[in-house]
Amino acid sequence: MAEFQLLIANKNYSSWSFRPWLLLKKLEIPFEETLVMLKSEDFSKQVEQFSPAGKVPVLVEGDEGDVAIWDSLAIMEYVAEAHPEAWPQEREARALARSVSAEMHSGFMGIRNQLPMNCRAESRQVAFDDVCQKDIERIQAIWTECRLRYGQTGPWLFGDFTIADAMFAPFDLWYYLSW
Ligand SMILES: N[C@@H](CCC(=O)N[C@@H](CS)C(=O)NCC(=O)O)C(=O)O
Repeated sequence: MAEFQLLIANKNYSSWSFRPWLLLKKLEIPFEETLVMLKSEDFSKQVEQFSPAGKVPVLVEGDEGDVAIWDSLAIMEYVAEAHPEAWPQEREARALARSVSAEMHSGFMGIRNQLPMNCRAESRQVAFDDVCQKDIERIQAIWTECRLRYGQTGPWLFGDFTIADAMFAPFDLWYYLSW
């Protein structure tokens, strides 16, 4: 029995599900994945037994569901408590990683509205509005800053893979699939 159970929706569409799933995979933390179908009749019943918020992702720990954590960023913070390598080790780098992760978690409405995640989409033609264009430029600026300041030791935003990479991964996929 895995230590963790992760309740998530379809990772092709649910970016919030995809992020903690990717972190657990990258850190090689064993977990059991439970797929809950968005818009299905029993979605609420399945999710609300663990989360009063009624949304996925939810991380459940313990055989009896002793600990349940909902919200993608809260889940990843919980994982980081036992796996500190989930954040950069250096204090200033960690502060920047937390800032850009929180910025992604709470913003980028232009991208969310105009570029909903669909990893399987090919040659999607989207006309960006100014809000979306500004979001894209902000992401490019974040990636540039993180890579220039802290990216020397590896291919990720802070060298090694961290929560910040998981937060930006849905956009990363779209970016590379589109160009
Ligand atoms: N801020 C939350 C967002 C979670 C969220 O919106 N999840 C969506 C799927 S991507 C959901 O469960 N929607 C179902 C509903 O709203 O009924 C997080 O970071 O986990």
